[in-house]
Amino acid sequence: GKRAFIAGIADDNGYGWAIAKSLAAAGAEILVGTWVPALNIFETSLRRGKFDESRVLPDGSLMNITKVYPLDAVYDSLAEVPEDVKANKRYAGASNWTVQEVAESVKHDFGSIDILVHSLANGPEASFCFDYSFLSCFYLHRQVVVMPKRTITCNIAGGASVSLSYIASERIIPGYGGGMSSAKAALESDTKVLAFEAGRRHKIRVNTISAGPLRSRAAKAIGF
Ligand code: ZID
Repeated sequence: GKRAFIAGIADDNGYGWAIAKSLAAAGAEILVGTWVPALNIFETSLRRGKFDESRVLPDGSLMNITKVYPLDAVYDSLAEVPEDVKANKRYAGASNWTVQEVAESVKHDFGSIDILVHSLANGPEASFCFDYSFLSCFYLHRQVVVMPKRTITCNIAGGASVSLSYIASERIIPGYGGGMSSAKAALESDTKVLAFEAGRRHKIRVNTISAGPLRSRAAKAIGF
């Protein structure tokens, strides 16, 4: 079976969860990256069975998540994390949650992955609107897939990655501004470059899907 890492699951309402279920139904092993401040509640809810109903797969079995990694995709490596974030009590209890460290942990634990899913969006906790999803996508690829001048920390040669975009990258969608439409434009541009680089070098497919509306936490937070 294939092994998938899905970055961006903190509840059972978003795209990441739905994609994880589809991959699990197709026989994949599921690894998850969860935003550090949301980690405790997500793991507790999982353990207490709060998601059991939505874990049901078409064959009646429950989706199994092999491991949940704390992740803050804003930071590529520990050196970039400001002191106040390190000291923040929502972060202090967890460790190894920068993109580079997570990639190393996954490599240490499992060797390699076949599928990378980037399903990150600003949470309602974020105080300003700039969507860094393209940046974190770039970080993820640089660490997890391969970029020039970097060691491959987690080999997915022959595998595939996918992220979630939105048509507001090309057309004006009232309300989808504040850096979000431009972030999706950058994400789509980066996807092409990454597809070229990773495809040529390592036969990795890099795609982004233009998503339809889904009442996830992130969508509610921006009023969609
Ligand atoms: P979600 O809140 O379920 O997932 C986002 C996850 O990212 C959450 O678990 C957060 O905790 C996590 N996260 C945030 N910051 C960080 C961080 N720094 N490090 C690690 N994790 C972090 O929301 P979702 O499922 O909607 O979002 C997944 C992807 O789908 C995002 O890239 C969205 O931009 C994209 N997407 C969603 C929708 C939608 O409707 N939900 C649309 C298009 C794209 C869309 O907005 N008509 C109107 C609107 C839309 C489509 C059609």
